[in-house]
Amino acid sequence: MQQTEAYKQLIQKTLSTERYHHSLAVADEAVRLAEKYGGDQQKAAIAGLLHDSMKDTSKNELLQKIDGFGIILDSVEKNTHKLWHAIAGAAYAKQTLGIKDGELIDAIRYHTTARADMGLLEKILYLADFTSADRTYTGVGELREAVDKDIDTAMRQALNFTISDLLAKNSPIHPDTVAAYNQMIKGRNKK
Ligand code: DGI
Ligand code: FE
Ligand code: FE
Repeated sequence: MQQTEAYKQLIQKTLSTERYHHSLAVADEAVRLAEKYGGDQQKAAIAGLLHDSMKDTSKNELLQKIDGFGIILDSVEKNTHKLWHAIAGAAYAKQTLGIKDGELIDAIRYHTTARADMGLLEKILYLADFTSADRTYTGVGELREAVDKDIDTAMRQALNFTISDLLAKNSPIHPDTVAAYNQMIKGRNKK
């Protein structure tokens, strides 16, 4: 728990007040989901606290950090700056904070796009980001109901929501997001 306190203080220094409170709310929701679905609550808390650690970093600085971490962006990533905070945030957690737990790093890395074959902690963080107490978007109630019933049904709904939203805005959709969605649909057809 000492570790979570230290991470709390760290993000309080680097994030806006609003983003800091979002991160606390995501951590709380991730812990709740970990408890419900048998995940590691300590890792869920840390994932929630650190997932947006780079969200208030400027575009230029993010690109510099990504380059400094030795990461090469693919063509969709290059053109989609909303994805950069997850990429840089995961590298920061691993390389700067020295977090060695691969599940924790992956949860941060894929919290925006999702991907195929997500582990429990990845799903928990992805959904906690959608259903945390600070979220007020239309449809959040439906997703909160889904997340309390079945984690994979909730993943399918969240991905459906994300892709619909991106299509409506003519935004690029990362292949990882499409892969996550396709896998969830396949899962449903099998049942
Ligand atoms: O950082 P948060 O705002 O808490 O949440 P997030 O990391 O899930 O970011 C949400 C934004 O990212 C939202 O505007 C949708 C966008 N996004 C998620 N997946 C993709 C994406 N944008 C593009 N262009 N492509 C994606 O695959
Ligand atoms: Fe984020
Ligand atoms: Fe977030």
